Amino acid sequence: MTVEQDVDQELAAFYRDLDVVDLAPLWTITEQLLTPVPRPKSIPWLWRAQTYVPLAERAIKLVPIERGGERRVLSLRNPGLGGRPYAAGTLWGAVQCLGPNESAPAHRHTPGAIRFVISGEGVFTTVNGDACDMRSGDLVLTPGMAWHDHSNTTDRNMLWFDGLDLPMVEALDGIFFEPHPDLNQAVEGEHNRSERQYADTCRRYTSGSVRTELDPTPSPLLIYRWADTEERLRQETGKQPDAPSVTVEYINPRSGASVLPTLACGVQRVFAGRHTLPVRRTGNWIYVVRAGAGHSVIDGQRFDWETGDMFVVPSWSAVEHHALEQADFFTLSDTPVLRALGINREQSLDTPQAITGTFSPR
Ligand code: 1HN
Repeated sequence: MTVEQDVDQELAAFYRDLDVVDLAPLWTITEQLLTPVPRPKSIPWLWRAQTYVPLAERAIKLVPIERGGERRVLSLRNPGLGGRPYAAGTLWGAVQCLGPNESAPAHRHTPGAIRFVISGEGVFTTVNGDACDMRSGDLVLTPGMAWHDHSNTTDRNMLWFDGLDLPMVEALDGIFFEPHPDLNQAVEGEHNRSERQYADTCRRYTSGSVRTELDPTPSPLLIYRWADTEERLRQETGKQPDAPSVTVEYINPRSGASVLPTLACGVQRVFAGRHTLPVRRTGNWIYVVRAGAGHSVIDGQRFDWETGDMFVVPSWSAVEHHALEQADFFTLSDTPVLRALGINREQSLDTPQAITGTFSPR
């Protein structure tokens, strides 16, 4: 046996000895751990309203809402995540539906949630006793550990988008869940209490910087109305009439921080016939197309969308939007966490991407 063969054998034995006692040599995995840029497991993906609406309607017919199951929710399951029910590594995204005169049981949990109403009205979400009436385009917050339940008091179905920081809280091994002692919590006083308490609509949005220190106190305002969002978008448009798009972020009126410690919500309006230049950002993003039609290019792949569609832009993917008709995106991201940790990054690119493929949904 040569000296080299001797050393090889000794090294192989060494790796086996490490393996059996659960020690891993970094020098063999450095490049897979320390990638030059983020390499999220989730992939750009899109869910069409045309596909999910009929399935949500079938769910309403076939599946009752009961204690234990808790919610009638279809999660956006990103095909890159090996079957985990998450839209992206850090974000839960879903469609929730309630049939006529149904209610979903009251409970609370450490993950925080937001709801954005895709269409319809007549559901109220009760958050710690405050019943928040939900209408098309409204944003409702159910912060971590707030009691919450949903009630549909009409004779029509209603659908909305649910976003949660569940995968983040799970990664931090911080999941706690508690059912409320009653099936539904009592509503205290008139509906929409937080809306009356924080009546100054100027303090609900920003188009500039957001407080970056992590604020563990969620927004005391629990509902943001589409009419106010629309008004703020109009004001921004007046300030930059030639821009391809305008963006506003919903903020906590008390602190100026994002709406939840872990989640940022915004609306981006892209004007008809215009397009944005590509941008890469850290953090994962879910887009809900509130209105309009067009396409986005994500890492060279073209995604055509229309009203009600939802798509995911994973961390550091280049994304640009092209509006055929004026488009409004509701967006959800984990940006507050990246900002608070000092690892948020953004890179603007100055030319549109070359299109290398077109997404065709299943
Ligand atoms: C939840 O509590 C709701 O309250 C919706 O409406 C979706 C997804 C995972 C875990 C809890 C809700 C959820 C959820």
